[in-house]
Amino acid sequence: MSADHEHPVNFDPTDAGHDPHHHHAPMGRAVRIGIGGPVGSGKTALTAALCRALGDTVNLAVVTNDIYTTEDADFLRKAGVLAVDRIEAVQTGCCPHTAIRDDITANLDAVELLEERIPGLELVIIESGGDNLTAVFSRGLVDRQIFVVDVAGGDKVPRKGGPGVTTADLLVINKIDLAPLVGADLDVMASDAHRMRGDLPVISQSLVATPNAPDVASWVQTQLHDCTVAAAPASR
Ligand SMILES: Nc1nc2c(ncn2[C@@H]2O[C@H](COP(=O)(O)OP(=O)(O)OP(=O)(O)O)[C@@H](O)[C@H]2O)c(=O)[nH]1
Ligand SMILES: [Mg+2]
Repeated sequence: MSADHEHPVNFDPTDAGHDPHHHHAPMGRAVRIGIGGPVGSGKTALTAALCRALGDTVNLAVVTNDIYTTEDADFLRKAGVLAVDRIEAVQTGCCPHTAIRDDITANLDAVELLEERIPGLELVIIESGGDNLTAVFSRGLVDRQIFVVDVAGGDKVPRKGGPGVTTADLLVINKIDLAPLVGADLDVMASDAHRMRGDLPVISQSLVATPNAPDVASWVQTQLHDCTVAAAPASR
């Protein structure tokens, strides 16, 4: 884990004109990135991948949402990708989208708990329970959201749209290693996704082929930088 809490994300000591004090998360808090998507699309696997990819350089923590269990949090704890005190589980007890969109109190409490526990926290990844194509996060809860669909759901999924596919800040088409097995056409999925999303980005990946999700990790780094710069004072 980064011990360098003095210098948040993307601090480059070789950058002579750089002022680290300009790099604070919005209102001094950690940047929050939500990961949503249908059941089993690979949200927890992506969360684990991001912890492996970024955990050494970014001071990060995770909140999971499950309906009745703490299965996703338990998986992450067992996977050893993050210290256990950096993982908080919210049991939603209802449709997962309610806890990330309509009544976000339990998630906000979990985020605040982590911020109090971990000094200099830079990033909180919030994994929604698996839901449907309409499960999007409240902008009151997250700064950016990633929507994960998978190839096994069929190449029609991006074309079907829904707010997750069309409005998420990043769409991830996961499990591309399975495309030949399920007869999914990756070119169709990518072009449908781009057509539905305009200029918003799309990343196709396989966590089997690239277990540390390098493309998504690099997108997250860029968002951390943009969020902290946007929150910094305009001039000094
Ligand atoms: N073949 C393949 N399997 C994957 C990939 N990514 C994830 N999986 C597997 O897909 C299954 C579901 O992944 P999870 O990460 O648990 O999915 P999830 O979206 O968190 O599921 P819920 O939280 O239950 O909605 C697991 O067995 C993963 O190992 C991938 O890129 N390729
Ligand atoms: Mg999960």
